[in-house]
Amino acid sequence: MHRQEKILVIGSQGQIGTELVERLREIYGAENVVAADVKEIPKDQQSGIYETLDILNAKRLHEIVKTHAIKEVYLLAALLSATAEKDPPFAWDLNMNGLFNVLNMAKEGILSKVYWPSSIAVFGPTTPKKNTPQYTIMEPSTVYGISKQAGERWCEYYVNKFNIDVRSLRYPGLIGWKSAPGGGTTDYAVHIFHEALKTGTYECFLSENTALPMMYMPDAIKATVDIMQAESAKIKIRSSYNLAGFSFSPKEIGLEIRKHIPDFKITYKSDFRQSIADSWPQSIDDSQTQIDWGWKPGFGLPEMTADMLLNLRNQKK
Ligand code: NAD
Ligand code: AKB
Repeated sequence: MHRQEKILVIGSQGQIGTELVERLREIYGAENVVAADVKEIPKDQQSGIYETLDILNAKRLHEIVKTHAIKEVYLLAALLSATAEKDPPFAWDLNMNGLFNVLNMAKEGILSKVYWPSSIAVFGPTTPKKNTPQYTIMEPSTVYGISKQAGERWCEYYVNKFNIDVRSLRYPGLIGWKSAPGGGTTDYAVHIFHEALKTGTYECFLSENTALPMMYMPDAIKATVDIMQAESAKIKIRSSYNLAGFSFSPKEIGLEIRKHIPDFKITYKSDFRQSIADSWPQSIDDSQTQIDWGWKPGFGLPEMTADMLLNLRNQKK
């Protein structure tokens, strides 16, 4: 399918961006999807149209949008939960002002559609932990969660006040084999697969019964494409939609991996990420997402585990 409206993916070199750019290029054609990131990539290593961009540089963002006649932006650049705790002022600056730079271009009528991801980190220790509803107590205790909650409020505000089209999902922890995670609390659920295949052991930085909501990357990419392709009238929530895949603890994923690697051993040594995980929900109710635009995940824990191991083994050959 070809179309005139061009897409810009900001934060394209990260865990989600790597896979999202690939999928968007398959759907809309490589010539219609510009990848951008703060990382410099030598020309001979670029796989499609690429621009170096610091999202905090609004002038450069305008230049890129103008040069490529961009109409749609996916803003993925952010500091995630663990990295953000190491530099709260910078995390706040990047996560909020990056968003404002994009929202303001939509407000000026230059962009027609924006995607910005939120996270289960918008919830906090006072939120109901099981089947966390769409609307509930939200008192995040991390700088990342505070920035995501504020971002949700600003997205909704811009939609209501300036009649722009912004769409958002509250991703759970994402697991994929094509790209490395970028500094979150759920990163263990990716590292565990690499270590299981490399050494047969993994020391987890969360305790054995810390259950968290997670999702396999193909489902996250599908949800992202689906919400952006849905008719505008169907997108009734303009802060961000709850999105659920499945939930597991380190012990449960360890047992699942052992079905494929019987000698696999997991040990536990909690660090500062434990208190972040303890403040988040264990499972998410995404019934509103299912009702409004027909979301349904394809992968559960067993299917994800089998697919991760298969692809990582093939990748190493
Ligand atoms: P990531 O850390 O893997 O990737 C972020 C990318 O942004 C990196 O390539 C980085 O170089 C780039 N970047 C950083 N600063 C930049 C700047 N100033 N200008 C331009 N690019 C910059 O993150 P991710 O996991 O791909 O997450 C993408 C988005 O999805 C984030 O908003 C994150 O909060 C959200 N999210 C991710 C998860 C997850 O499990 N991966 C879960 C919930 C929400
Ligand atoms: C993180 O752990 O910070 C992310 C997220 C759930 O937002 N994976």
